Amino acid sequence: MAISTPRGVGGVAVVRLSGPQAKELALRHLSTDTLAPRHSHFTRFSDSEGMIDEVLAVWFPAPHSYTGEEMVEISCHGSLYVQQAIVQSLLDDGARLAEAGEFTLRAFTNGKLNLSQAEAVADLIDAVTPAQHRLAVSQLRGGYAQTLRELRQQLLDLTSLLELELDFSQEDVEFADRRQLVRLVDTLSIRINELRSTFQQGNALKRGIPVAIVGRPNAGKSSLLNALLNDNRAIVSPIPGTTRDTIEETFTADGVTFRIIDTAGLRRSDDPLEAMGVRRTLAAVVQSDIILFVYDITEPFSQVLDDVQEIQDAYPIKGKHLFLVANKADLVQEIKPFHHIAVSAKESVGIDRLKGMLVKVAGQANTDDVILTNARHYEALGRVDQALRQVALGLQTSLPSDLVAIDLRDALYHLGTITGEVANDEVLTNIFSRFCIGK
Ligand SMILES: Nc1nc2c(ncn2[C@@H]2O[C@H](COP(=O)(O)OP(=O)(O)OP(=O)(O)O)[C@@H](O)[C@H]2O)c(=O)[nH]1
Ligand SMILES: [Mg+2]
Repeated sequence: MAISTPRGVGGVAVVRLSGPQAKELALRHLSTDTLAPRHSHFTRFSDSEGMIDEVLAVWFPAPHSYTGEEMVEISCHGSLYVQQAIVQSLLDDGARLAEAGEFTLRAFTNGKLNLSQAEAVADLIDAVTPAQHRLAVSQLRGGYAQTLRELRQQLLDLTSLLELELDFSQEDVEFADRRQLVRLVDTLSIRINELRSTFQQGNALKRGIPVAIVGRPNAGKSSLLNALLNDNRAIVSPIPGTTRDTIEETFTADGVTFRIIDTAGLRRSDDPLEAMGVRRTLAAVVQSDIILFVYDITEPFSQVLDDVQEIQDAYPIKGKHLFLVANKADLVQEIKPFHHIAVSAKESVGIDRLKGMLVKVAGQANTDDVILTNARHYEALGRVDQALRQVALGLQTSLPSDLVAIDLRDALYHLGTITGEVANDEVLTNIFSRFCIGK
């Protein structure tokens, strides 16, 4: 049993009961004698002292409930007193408080959800932006689980081919053409690596697309960060070298979340502290998909071009989007056409246009495909791939079939950890502790 609505006072609160005695326990307190399956009953909830509240009670007979068990949901008024009084009277009757994620864990144990779907429920609850929501819904619907099932089937086919060979090994027959098996393994490896390569994209959508701000000291990098966040997050000052460490924040534009990183910028120095800042700048650039190079519009443009050249030589930015942002546009009378993106970070001019450009670039990522967003799955697929490599090696070096089969089963095992066909307690605890109580 648990209160499934957020902690605190609200219009209504929902108390959930799950388990074989759920209905009987609820009926002891309700002023109705029967509950019809999946019907909402307007009734009263009482304890030995008298009525606590008027409630709506719904009985979900097993297995047609969220957890797959007998369940009753009681919606009461959201007063803290009422919530606590209902919970207390059920506790007195022998109900127990649910652990975090226990309802979803039971749904998984009872086969209502597979593990990747249960994780999607947690993601769905956490989703703030449309992109996060879309990813979670797609995982919950199981488009991704379908891909995994196909992979699993192919691995199983491979195993049976190999085991066929094993059965007849005394007779020295090779049933499965080993070259064909190697080809199959290769195809599988490619598919797995395709899936793994979507992880960075998926992660970006989930955590925000990383954008690094670089540029000379005093160009206005921190001011631009503040303007994008519409908040005085970073210290701004006329002293060059104000920002020493990287500063990371997120903002959302048009439903897309960006993770913006202000950096110490580009400067070479013997000062060990500054050198550290520069290394962090490099790390920020490496992990970012989009680089905003900020320059002072009053600087000679040839100088800007030299700096850009230098960045292209010194930083691994191939394949990334590089935006040249002319800042301090308020200081000039006329903006020359080669300043494609002119802003005034200080006066917050041109910021919306810049955001629009960021959204446009981010929109090029296709979110309809199956995308990997979960670090645990990413790692498990890595292990599947490793095992497959062993299989391929074994096949090529004429390793006996039974030994190759061991590696294949290893691959199957790791694939199974994603959807939960095989799961150990540690993994389960880890996953379900992400949930809050009442889910
Ligand atoms: N006129 C004008 N001044 C600006 C603008 N943006 C920033 N400044 C000024 O430029 C100076 C440096 O700004 P910062 O945002 O600290 O620059 P930075 O690139 O982060 O500098 P470092 O952290 O030292 O590398 C400050 O005095 C700001 O007020 C702008 O759009 N217009
Ligand atoms: Mg700064």
